[in-house]
Amino acid sequence: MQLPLLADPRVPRALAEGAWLLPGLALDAASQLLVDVAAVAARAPWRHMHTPGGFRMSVAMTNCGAVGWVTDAQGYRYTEVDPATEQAWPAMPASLHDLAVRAAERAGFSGFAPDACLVNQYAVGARMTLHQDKNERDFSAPIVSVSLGLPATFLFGGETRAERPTRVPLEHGDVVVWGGPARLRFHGVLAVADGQHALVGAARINLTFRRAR
Ligand code: MD3
Ligand code: FE
Repeated sequence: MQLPLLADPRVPRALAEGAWLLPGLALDAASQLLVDVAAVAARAPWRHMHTPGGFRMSVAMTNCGAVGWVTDAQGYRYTEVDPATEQAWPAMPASLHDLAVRAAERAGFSGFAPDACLVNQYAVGARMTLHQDKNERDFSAPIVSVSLGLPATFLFGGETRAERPTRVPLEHGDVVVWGGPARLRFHGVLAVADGQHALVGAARINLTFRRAR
């Protein structure tokens, strides 16, 4: 007897040329990733940064790796030192690094060597407006993103701000690799809806791995 054809949750799905959704790839590692993120945040505390225009971001952020992404009145950039602690950013934990490298490999980007992981924490209602990631030196490297905790609706735009974004639901454990022609597409995240996640509570955490330098 034939089973009904259900969507296999672990089959890679191309979102666009160069953009691959790897559903559930982070599920097995999730509890270790969260322990390691907590250790990073113990040394480089969550903070709400300000845009160069003076707006407070609703997303709380920290970083690990050789460099970390920051924004303040001086602009958007990567730094070797956490301005909040005046110490180096915590090293990138192996659990994070290894998952990012494995995901990039699956999407066809062998040899990905992330030197930065920006960690975004979305409380209920937090969002990220449409933007491009272009503070990195070499756009030939992809960005790998890992979603943990509450689900969110990701906005995947075009090469100009004017193009209407498509909506991509992202769940706990999903990994997306953004490379090639997708690397400079506009993107954002709708306000996170209220809920409770068994491991994360009332929040979404997103890890974005970059080759910044
Ligand atoms: C598509 N973070 O930190 S990750 C960011 O869910 C950021 O926290 C979002 O955008 C989040 O900059 C989205 C997915 C992502 C990251 C980089 C991209 C998608 C991308 C670069 C190009 C195209
Ligand atoms: Fe981004």
